[in-house]
Amino acid sequence: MAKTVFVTGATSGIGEAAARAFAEEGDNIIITGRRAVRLKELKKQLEAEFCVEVAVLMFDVRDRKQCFAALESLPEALREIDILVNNAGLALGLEHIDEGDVNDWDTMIDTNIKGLLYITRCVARGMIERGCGHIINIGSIAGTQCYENGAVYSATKHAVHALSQGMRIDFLAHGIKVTEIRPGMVETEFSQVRFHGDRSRAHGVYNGLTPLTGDDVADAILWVTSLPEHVNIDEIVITPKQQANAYYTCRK
Ligand code: NDP
Ligand code: 8X3
Repeated sequence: MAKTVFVTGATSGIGEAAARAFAEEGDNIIITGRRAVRLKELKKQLEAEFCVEVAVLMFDVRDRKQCFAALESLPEALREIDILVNNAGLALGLEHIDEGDVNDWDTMIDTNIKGLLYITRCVARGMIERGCGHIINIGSIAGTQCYENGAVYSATKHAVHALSQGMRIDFLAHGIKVTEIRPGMVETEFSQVRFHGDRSRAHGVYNGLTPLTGDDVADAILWVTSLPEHVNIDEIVITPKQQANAYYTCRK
């Protein structure tokens, strides 16, 4: 039976790939993000290609009122959300703490932690009423390993790691599954965003190795949702073959 899947940050990268992967399975999708043109285009593509229902919610996850209003505006047919993919997030900057931009810190903290919490609170309530559901949080290898110049981003992903464990416990009695997926390097718009649009610096991050793609992570997302009802995958760490962890890569 077709499920209803809510994907935050579906305008590019992992979120877009996840939305596409679920649509290919015949599921109905709610796609979200701030870039209206991309959301409309993706809706058009997915509906035409896979004959599924796609709803667009354009909002900023940092804005609590926008989050709650967006959820309220969902059409009746898509209100029963089976799967939530908490994917929207970003890194901004790469500096030591004494040199970091405080606006970048606010944006990362508000998006990666508070935004994820607002959406989860809204969506989980319906899941609790129905006694089922699956929440997938996109963390990062930086969620357990902090690297130089990445302290604040890493702290936000450590928070996602803690929140995933907390959700697993809080939702245990409600029949809701919780999975945290912690990718290593994935070539998306992530590094372009981190370096404020500097494409060549962004591209350099992946020099000499084959990074993951959004589709690779989407495959993992799809897999955890395909298992029997009694099985919960708590965590997945997924890295390129040439990346052992946050500190070691083998570049050719
Ligand atoms: P992209 O930059 O390609 O995608 C990020 C998505 O998040 C976009 O759709 C963007 O939409 C959305 N987003 C960002 N800020 C907001 C906001 N304030 N409100 C609503 N949506 C927002 O990067 P990735 O696909 O790589 O990133 C997805 C997730 O994966 C992030 O949480 C990231 O931390 C995590 N991750 C990425 C890794 C990588 O190497 N790429 C590795 C490990 C984890 P829009 O701009 O339209 O609002
Ligand atoms: C993204 C992975 O190591 O580039 O979360 O910060 S890393």
